[in-house]
Amino acid sequence: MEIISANYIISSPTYKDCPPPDKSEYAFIGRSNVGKSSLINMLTNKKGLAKISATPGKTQLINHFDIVSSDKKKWYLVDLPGYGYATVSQKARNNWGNMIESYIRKRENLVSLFVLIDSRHEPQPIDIEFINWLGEWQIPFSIVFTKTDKNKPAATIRNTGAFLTELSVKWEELPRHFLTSAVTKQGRTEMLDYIKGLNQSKSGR
Ligand SMILES: Nc1nc2c(ncn2[C@@H]2O[C@H](COP(=O)(O)OP(=O)(O)O)[C@@H](O)[C@H]2O)c(=O)[nH]1
Ligand SMILES: [Mg+2]
Repeated sequence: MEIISANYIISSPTYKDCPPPDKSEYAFIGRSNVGKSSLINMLTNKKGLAKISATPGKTQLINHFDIVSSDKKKWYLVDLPGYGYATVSQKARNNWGNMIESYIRKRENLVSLFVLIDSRHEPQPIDIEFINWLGEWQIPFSIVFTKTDKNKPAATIRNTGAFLTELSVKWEELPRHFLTSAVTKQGRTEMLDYIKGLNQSKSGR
């Protein structure tokens, strides 16, 4: 599957302000700076589509992009605000939590979340906790390990393996996962094919 067109539509402060839930939707989430915007640009082959932020943690909005793919399907990609940025206040963190929880649990056309994890690091509690919440809420998701070009292959294997092992403490079945790089485009075909499959099988929850 290829992307025919990708366009920015709107940034919304809450799920209630989002565009009509009339197409399948895929949302990207993860820590600030993990590479969400870069991944969206890589998947869509459009460099300036999602803004690659020099000051992480600033955008607290739900960003919608309109996608048309070569299988003649129309769908939404969503760039969600990142979590775990150290210098934001407790109040801002609570706001983020409420906003994201509402979006994730109430957005009726959300087919799947992609949770981005930086492949350069050992498992981080904040990521594991977030994923465990998704389990609690029964949200379909997969894991995208980012920035593999920054590692030696052995480090990618070690870090991603450790992360999945850590998840298996609570999860009987491990989620689908992808190894990606916005620089080498590793994982692009796999992710687009995965979305294609989901587009065929459902149009919402
Ligand atoms: N080498 C490399 N750098 C990346 C990759 N993805 C993102 N980055 C860099 O990491 C920083 C944060 O990326 P961004 O997409 O803005 O992350 P976001 O905050 O999650 O949206 C930027 O400086 C990017 O250029 C990648 O796959 N490889
Ligand atoms: Mg971003």
